[in-house]
Amino acid sequence: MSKTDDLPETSGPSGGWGSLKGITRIFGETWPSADAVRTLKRQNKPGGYMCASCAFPKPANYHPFEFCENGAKSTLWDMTRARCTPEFWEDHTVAGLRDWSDHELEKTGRLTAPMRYDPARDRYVEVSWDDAFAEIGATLKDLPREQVVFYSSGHAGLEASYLWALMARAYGNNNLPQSSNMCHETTSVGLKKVIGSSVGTVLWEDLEETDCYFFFGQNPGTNAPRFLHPLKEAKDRGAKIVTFNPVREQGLISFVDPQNMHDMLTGSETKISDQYHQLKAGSDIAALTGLCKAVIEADEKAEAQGRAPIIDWAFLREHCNDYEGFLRFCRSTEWQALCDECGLSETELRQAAEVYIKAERVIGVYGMGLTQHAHGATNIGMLVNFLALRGNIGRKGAGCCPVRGHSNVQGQRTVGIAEKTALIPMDRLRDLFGFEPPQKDGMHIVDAAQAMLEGKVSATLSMGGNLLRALPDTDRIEAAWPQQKLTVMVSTKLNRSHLYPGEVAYILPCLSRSEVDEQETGNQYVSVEDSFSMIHGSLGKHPPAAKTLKSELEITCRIAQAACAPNDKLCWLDWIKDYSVVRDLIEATYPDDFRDFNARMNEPGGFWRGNAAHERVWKTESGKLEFTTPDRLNALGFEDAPGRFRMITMRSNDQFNTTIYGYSDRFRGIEGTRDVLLMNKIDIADLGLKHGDEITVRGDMGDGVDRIKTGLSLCQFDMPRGTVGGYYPECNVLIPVGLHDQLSKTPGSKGVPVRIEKA
Ligand SMILES: Nc1nc2c(c(=O)[nH]1)N[C@H]1C(S)=C(S)[C@@H](COP(=O)(O)OP(=O)(O)OC[C@H]3O[C@@H](n4cnc5c(=O)[nH]c(N)nc54)[C@H](O)[C@@H]3O)O[C@H]1N2
Ligand SMILES: Nc1nc2c(c(=O)[nH]1)N[C@H]1C(S)=C(S)[C@@H](COP(=O)(O)OP(=O)(O)OC[C@H]3O[C@@H](n4cnc5c(=O)[nH]c(N)nc54)[C@H](O)[C@@H]3O)O[C@H]1N2
Ligand SMILES: [Mo]
Repeated sequence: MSKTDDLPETSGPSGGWGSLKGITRIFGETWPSADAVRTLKRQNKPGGYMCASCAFPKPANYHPFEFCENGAKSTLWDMTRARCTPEFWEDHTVAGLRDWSDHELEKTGRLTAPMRYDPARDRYVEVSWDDAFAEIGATLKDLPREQVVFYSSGHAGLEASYLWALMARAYGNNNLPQSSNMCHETTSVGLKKVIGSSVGTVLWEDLEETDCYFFFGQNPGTNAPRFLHPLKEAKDRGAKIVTFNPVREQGLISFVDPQNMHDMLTGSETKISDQYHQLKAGSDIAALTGLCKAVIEADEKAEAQGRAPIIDWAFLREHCNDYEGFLRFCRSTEWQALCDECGLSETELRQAAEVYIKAERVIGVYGMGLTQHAHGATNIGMLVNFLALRGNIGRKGAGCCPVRGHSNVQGQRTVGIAEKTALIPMDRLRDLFGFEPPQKDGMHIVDAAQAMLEGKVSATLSMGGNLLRALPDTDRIEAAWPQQKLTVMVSTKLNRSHLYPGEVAYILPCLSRSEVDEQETGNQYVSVEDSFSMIHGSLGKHPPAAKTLKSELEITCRIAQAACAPNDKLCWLDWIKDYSVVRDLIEATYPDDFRDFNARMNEPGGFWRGNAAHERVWKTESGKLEFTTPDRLNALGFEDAPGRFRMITMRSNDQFNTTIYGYSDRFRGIEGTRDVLLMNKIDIADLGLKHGDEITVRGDMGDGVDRIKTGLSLCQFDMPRGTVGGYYPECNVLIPVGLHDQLSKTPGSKGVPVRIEKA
């Protein structure tokens, strides 16, 4: 839908010429520096640097251009020639900038100098790095330790992240919330509960050998486009793909490989999904129960007819706990109840199950569509049940494949960014650094947001990200945030979180990953861990956006030096000189994961950290794969009610989280605006409204808080009845902080109760 009243028309396949146009547009808009193309050629290759746009793995046998539309966009966006210098603030106040959109803020360009907020003039002014670190350190020393939050977004490399976590502990708390708390925390906690591993079990070889994918709530075309290449290869060799998603996403429908000249010129499309099931938002438990029920029924039939079993009974008996309860649950739940809940027919569910039964090796892929729900962990348990029924886990070509977001989000957790003390080898930290790490669990992101609303957070230090914008309940968070004594943001670009300064507030500009990070021992490698637990070295070669920038590692060490008690074993300033020493410390802390770290990190495709579940060793409480018997058929945190809709918050391919590159959601045919709410044609008619009407959306949680989003226009779209879609982060104002996964506290951004009124 553009600014006209036309209905949205999708753009054809993902990839193809549209993706090249998408890259060229950003190239034109950001006008990046001359050797941008050289930098892109080094992206995701051994000895090159690792793209910061997503966590999809980098293959050992790479293509000439091992990047996708969005990876290229993200790199070009960082290499823009625009600069947000101290002079920018001569013409702007913080209050004035609050009227700017996220896109306009980021388009001011790369931040160049450390800036301190001046309340008298309501703007940021340049300071020296030394003064910044001194004041931050002195302020932190006076604050109650448990009221200080050390947030990180999944960008920073393993070295800086390890030190960031060490700094929090040396300072005196475990308040280490991370962007994954809003994302795949459901995986970190929920998947760990059932298979004993907090990460996926699939490796690149498995993608090459599988003959079937089931997609639940992950959108590769937009969020991990490099995934489309192994998907195309799978289709070329006859593999099947079945998708469960309320929205028909182009990347899961068809793909033209932009790196294949023949396909580009002939326009030859690969059909991706053989079946596409548009279930209602939040109803995956019902759909998965239906799939399992069909498998169980097929097994019973096979037994009656004397054929080979469909269920892998040997796997269940040897490896699984409590599967009988689940089988009983499936048998006793009526088809009708399942179909009513998910909006799909028994025939559709049986057809999908048929594909599963015929396949030898199945990979279950999932993303935010499963994790961001009040019962997200149950969703994940259900997907694991489904895979386990035919032993599709811990064997070649099969497994469970959560697709992570930020490029190093998984790795940051591996090296100690976690609020839970039980996850951290505290004894090793004590031995290595001679201090007593705090024993009390720290704050998760939802704890931090709730404490913020209660005025119990005195300071937030952010390593990257745009936390205020990424959190639920935007209006309430914006009101509470400036009450803090100190806010410090290590950032590359200006964003909305900077516009709510605490009493003392700093923006500290840092290098981006593609840039040279010159220290005493030369240009420094950093490292990251991808979604398949492969660890890669990354070396930036692009000249820094400004000479004044510092690396994330240096900024961390300088803050730590100023804020933490002196300790001979915490050699913060020495570590800046040579990051390989920090890698040795990581290896000493996590010897099983990081053996020969410095020597191995540049192996093509990275080195594998290992995963017991991949070998069918289950590090769970029972020592077996735990089956989940659900006590409900949907993952929502509220009941359906007349006039109440389930809202999902969506990403377009023209954004990276809160970074909005532009207003072209070309895969969904929505151009020129993000202020829309997508809704089914019949639902629109039932409300007595029409496409293009201006509407007001109200939160309908019934928790006494008034949440309201005005200025949206209604967009007729192919959505299931009762499910509506609005964009993230614009619609975050409608999400209650208290609506989150019961087990992991991941916000329920894909199942938000709302009402719609004509404006
Ligand atoms: N271009 C781009 N790339 C990105 C990002 C970005 O913003 N832009 N963000 C990065 C980050 S941090 C992350 S975590 C990943 C996110 O990547 P994804 O996990 O793909 O996240 P989303 O696009 O939020 O949601 C995925 C899909 O879930 C579907 N969905 C919604 N509700 C339900 C449901 O109840 N059930 C089912 N089955 N499906 C549902 C949506 O329609 C959508 O297609 O991408 C990363 N990569
Ligand atoms: N409603 C709703 N809310 C959501 C989601 C959703 O699907 N729906 N998704 C959630 C998810 S999955 C996530 S991961 C979070 C994302 O939350 P965050 O990770 O906090 O947000 P980002 O938008 O990724 O952060 C963008 C900012 O990071 C900074 N930045 C970019 N590159 C670098 C770098 O290299 N170094 C440093 N130091 N800074 C850098 C820039 O200043 C930029 O403005 O949002 C969550 N919020
Ligand atoms: Mo994410």
